[in-house]
Amino acid sequence: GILIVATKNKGKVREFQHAFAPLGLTVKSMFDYPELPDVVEDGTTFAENALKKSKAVGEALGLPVLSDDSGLCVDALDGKPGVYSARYAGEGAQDQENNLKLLSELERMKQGEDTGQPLLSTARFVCALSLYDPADGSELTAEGTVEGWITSEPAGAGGFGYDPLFYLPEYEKTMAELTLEEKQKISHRGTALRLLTDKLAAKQGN
Ligand code: ITT
Ligand code: NA
Repeated sequence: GILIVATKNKGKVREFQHAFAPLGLTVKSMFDYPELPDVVEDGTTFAENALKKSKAVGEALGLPVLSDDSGLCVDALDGKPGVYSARYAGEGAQDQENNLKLLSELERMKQGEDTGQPLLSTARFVCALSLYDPADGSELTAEGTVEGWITSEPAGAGGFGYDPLFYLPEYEKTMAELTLEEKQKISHRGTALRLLTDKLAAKQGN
């Protein structure tokens, strides 16, 4: 079977393909439906934006659609960039530009003081998943988080987005230094996916 995911983020597509392949599902993304308009993500929460995406695409295609709204919440920045994570350095910003913006904001906070310490602030990734079914207008949701630190010393070539800056003390590695498999086990997205799969199984069991 196929599973449609309302995303244009190649890093997310790779992680969903990896998660659903063992279930015999092929992932289709918005790259397979170029005719669909972009969804305006003007919600104030990850969950709100996730529903906007799954519902708009689900209604347009007349098929169940999964969506993911996610981001990075940095404690020293009062939870920013949060729902603005994808466009922190401006509309259409590249991952690298967002990462530089994050480090410069955190450096600015420290006002030139040099602690000689690469770990700048505690932070967490958040992922809200929404599975919308236009047949009955129902939605299944799940949320996952993972705690870590923002490091001034980027490392790793795996993952995407802020992963090279997200340090996990218990692994002594950044998220970008983990394999896809390792990331899935601990990530906000992996956790949310396992919750959603459980909820779906429970619903189908009824
Ligand atoms: P879609 O809306 O098309 O799915 P997007 O990239 O715009 O793609 P979001 O609006 O959910 O997605 O923004 C999420 C941003 O948060 C994303 O661009 C990354 O910068 C960051 N992010 C989310 N999950 C991440 C992860 O697993 N690792 C690193 N950064 C992540
Ligand atoms: Na987005």
